[in-house]
Order: sequence, then C-alpha cells, then structure tokens
Amino acid sequence: AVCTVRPFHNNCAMAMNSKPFTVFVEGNIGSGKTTFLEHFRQFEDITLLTEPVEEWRNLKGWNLLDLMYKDTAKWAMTFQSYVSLTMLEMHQRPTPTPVKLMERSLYSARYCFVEHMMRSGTIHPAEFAVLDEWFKFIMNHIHIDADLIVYLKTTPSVVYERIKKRARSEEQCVPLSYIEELHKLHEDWLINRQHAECPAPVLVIDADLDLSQITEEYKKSEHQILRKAV
Ligand code: DGT
Repeated sequence: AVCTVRPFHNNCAMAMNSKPFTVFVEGNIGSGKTTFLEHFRQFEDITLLTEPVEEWRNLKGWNLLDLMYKDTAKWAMTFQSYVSLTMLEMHQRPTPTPVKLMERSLYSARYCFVEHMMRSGTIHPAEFAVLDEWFKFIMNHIHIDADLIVYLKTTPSVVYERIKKRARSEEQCVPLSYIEELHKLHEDWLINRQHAECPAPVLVIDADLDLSQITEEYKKSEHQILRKAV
C-alpha cells in the first residue's frame, strides 16, 4: 500500500511492512557506530538510519549540540528534549525493508546521556523528572520495535584518541572522564543489566580494533542481522 496522505502514520507503516527486524547499534562516542552501519550498506533489503547529529547541529540555524557542550547547564534540557524527538521519529519511521538498522535509540539517550546529566548534577532534579516522565510515557504508550542490540564495546582511552583525531568541533573540550563515565553507563545498561528495560538480546562486538581490522569483526554480526533478510 502507498500512503500519500500521512506518510509517517503508524497504520501506513504497518501496511508497508508489518514488522521489520529492528537492530539498535549502541556504544560510546567514537565507537564506530556510523562505520558499522556503513558496512551494511552493501546488502539489499536493509534500511539504515544514522543518528540525526546533523539535525542537532542545525535546527532552524541553531547548533544545539554546540550550545549543549558550551553551556551544558543551560542547554542540556533543550538538547535532550530534541534528541528524544528525533529518536522517536526514527523509531516510528516506516521501513519498507525486512531489516532496520538504527544508530542509537531512545534507550541510550535515557540510560546513558540523561542518566549522566542527572548523576553529575548537570540538570536539575526537576528537569530530570520531566525527561523521565516523557520517557516512561513513550515506553508505556508507543510500541518501540527492538529485536537485537549490537553493542560496540570499546576502551575509553581508545575512543578518546579517536574523538581527538576526528576533531568534530563541538567535541574538542570533551574530557576523558566524560568518556569513562559514559562507558560505565553503557556497561551498566547492556552488560550488568541495571535497568529494567533492556529491550532486546545484546550482541557484543570488540570495537577497539582499528579500521583496517574491524571489518572482520563486523562480519561476525552479519548472520544475526541479516537472518531475516536472507
Ligand atoms: P560513532 O559513529 O560511534 O563515532 O558515533 P558518534 O560519536 O558520531 O555518535 P554518538 O551518538 O556517540 O555521539 C554524537 C554526539 O552527540 C556526541 O558528541 C555525543 C552526543 N550525543 C549523542 N546522543 C546524545 C544524548 O542523548 N545526549 C547528549 N548529551 N549527547 C548526545
């Protein structure tokens, strides 16, 4: 069925494709999530949804990512609120293929980034309460498909070097301690299962390897990701 009136309406997505095999690619900043997604571009029948960082860098001309890093106390809430919206849009986007591969999810926004902001006192407890209520409401009322989580596990010092090397302007002041804390939050969520919600089985991949060797490591996940497509 072709939807011409409301292309993002749920029912329409259902008509286009009843339920894609949905994979979230998770991991620290600089762990290679985008590279992992790009590896799967060679296969047919996969929809790749890379993270909307460019939308965060340009919302009606405003660079929310930059504002957030420059004055975190002031902009964290605004930034996180927009991250949630863009993530929800990705979760809801109709997928005309049997497999959907997404970079990050609403879960990592909540359990890693918002969790860090709350624990470090960057956001006021009242701001945290609002973000948390939004998250719970979405989880209770909107179905989020999740069949597999690929966790690109890294060592903080390794990704820290990568981040410095890629030199994304907004990330220049990111300290190693922040990367270490985010690493711990990913581990707590995906390995130690400290939150009620880990929505799908977790496939752990060693993502410390550099680009020349990582393809072999990525190949190990092909079977699990493509099984619905082949
Ligand atoms: P990759 O391909 O693994 O190198 O992935 P990155 O580093 O391009 O993507 P990601 O999601 O780890 O981070 C992009 C930037 O956005 C990074 O500076 C961290 C930030 N970021 C992503 N999601 C959130 C979030 O929910 N809250 C906050 N505060 N920052 C976030």
